[in-house]
Amino acid sequence: MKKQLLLLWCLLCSGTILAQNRYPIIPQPQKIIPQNGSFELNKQVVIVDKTRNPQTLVALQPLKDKCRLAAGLALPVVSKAKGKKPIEVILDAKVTQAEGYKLNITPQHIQLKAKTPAGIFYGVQSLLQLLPTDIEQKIRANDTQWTIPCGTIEDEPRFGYRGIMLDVSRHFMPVDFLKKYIDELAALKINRFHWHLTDGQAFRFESKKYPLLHTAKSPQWPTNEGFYTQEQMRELVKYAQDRFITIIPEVDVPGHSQAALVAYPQYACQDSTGKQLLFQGEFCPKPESAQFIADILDEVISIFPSEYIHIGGDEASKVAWHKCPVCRKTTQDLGLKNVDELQSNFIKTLEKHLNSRGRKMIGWDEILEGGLAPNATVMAWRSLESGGEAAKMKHNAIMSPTSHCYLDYYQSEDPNEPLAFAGFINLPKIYSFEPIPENLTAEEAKYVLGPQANLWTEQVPVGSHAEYMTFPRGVALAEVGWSKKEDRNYANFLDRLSSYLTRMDYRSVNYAKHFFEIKT
Ligand code: TNX
Repeated sequence: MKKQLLLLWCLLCSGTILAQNRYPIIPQPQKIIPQNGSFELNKQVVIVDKTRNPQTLVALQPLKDKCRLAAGLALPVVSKAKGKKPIEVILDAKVTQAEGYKLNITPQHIQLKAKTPAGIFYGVQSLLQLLPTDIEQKIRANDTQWTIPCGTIEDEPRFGYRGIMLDVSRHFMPVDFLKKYIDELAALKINRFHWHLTDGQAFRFESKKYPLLHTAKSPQWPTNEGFYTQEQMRELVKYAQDRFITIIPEVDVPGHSQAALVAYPQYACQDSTGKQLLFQGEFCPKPESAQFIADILDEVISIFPSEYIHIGGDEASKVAWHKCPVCRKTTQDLGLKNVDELQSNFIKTLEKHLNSRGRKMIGWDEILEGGLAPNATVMAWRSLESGGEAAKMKHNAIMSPTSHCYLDYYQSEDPNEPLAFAGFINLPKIYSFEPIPENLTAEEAKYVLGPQANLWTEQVPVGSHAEYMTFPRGVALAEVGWSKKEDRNYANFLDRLSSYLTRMDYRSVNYAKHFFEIKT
């Protein structure tokens, strides 16, 4: 059986079974009009930049870098073609969407139009995927003909939010790995990297004001070392920005906070005798805790320009709150009905703080319980319906339900599959994800910002394993977020994926190779 699968794999790779798709772009563009012939990239080619925008050069950088490395071509950026073969780059307000682009490829020239530099960046990503896979080689591929098939592409994303979350608390991931990971997301036109910086196991954000946060050891996880300096985080923000990715930082409170409370136990609940009540490591929802967290959020804001800041809000065990006299008094004083409202009140205070700083709050779907904070965006994880509920209340929702979007779940039934957290989500399953719940009206559906896949790392000790869990399922998620629903076709996706995997091979990405065992 294994041998047959291997054979099938080899045949797929060599393109013997499937006719070669001349436009193997992932995510599938909205519209491709094929034409015969090709544009040859050679020493005659120059980039004519008509945009007068410094960000254009940033957007073009991947094309320039890869062409220099793999093809030995400099692609100089000039203002006029002067008889050379041009790749013309234009900013055009008529392109309808901020992230949209148009490519027109003829044997004589290429024209790339977009409304913004982000669109140019996405046009560049598509162009790179139209070049032979050798363009991803880190060394000169001397015998390759650098041709790009002629045609017209008009493209724009279905959703403005296309995210991947990585948990770096359960296992620390070094900055160099994060850069490589961000490169992979950018190539897939994913535009949000949700960085889960804190959890029970470790607080990875360097706080200048409360340095014990990132240095204190939790007795349960004494060896869980590592944090990011503020300088490193700023550097990563810039790195992501240059790839048109916004980093959304998460400081997970009031639950999942064991590490922070080991460092600053005064913000945990206490019983009437003064004994600490730390069930699963949750903050005591009292004003002093809110102030402490607000101070941390101010530091977070000073590093991350993202309009959205994620405050977690998931899975707080409220057992301690029932037993804590301060919680009981706060509940009474504020006329709250129960501990859900107590948490909701706490989250609302944090939202007010973020809003006063000009930022918006995201929380996991538990923030719906006890009353949703007035401007909150809900990240739906327990069910798609919870996101739908938020949308019906005219709140933004990001859809990352455990049914389809959990990259820490098993992806194959191979008995040798490394230990995963739980569950089972294979490639066709994530590919079939539809982020808009059926029961929403068109008006309500507008509140669905887009999909996100989450990689929790309890069972993911190192970066190469994170790659294994993320790809190719993250490739499928990218297409869910970008391509039109009616254009999604799993067999066609697999066809384009075979070329994409070769590209990831050249980029030394340790993606999982099980997907070919899966029937549609
Ligand atoms: C639930 S999803 C969690 C995480 C775990 C994950 C494992 C969410 C908001 N909370 O703390 O790591 O399940 O799949």
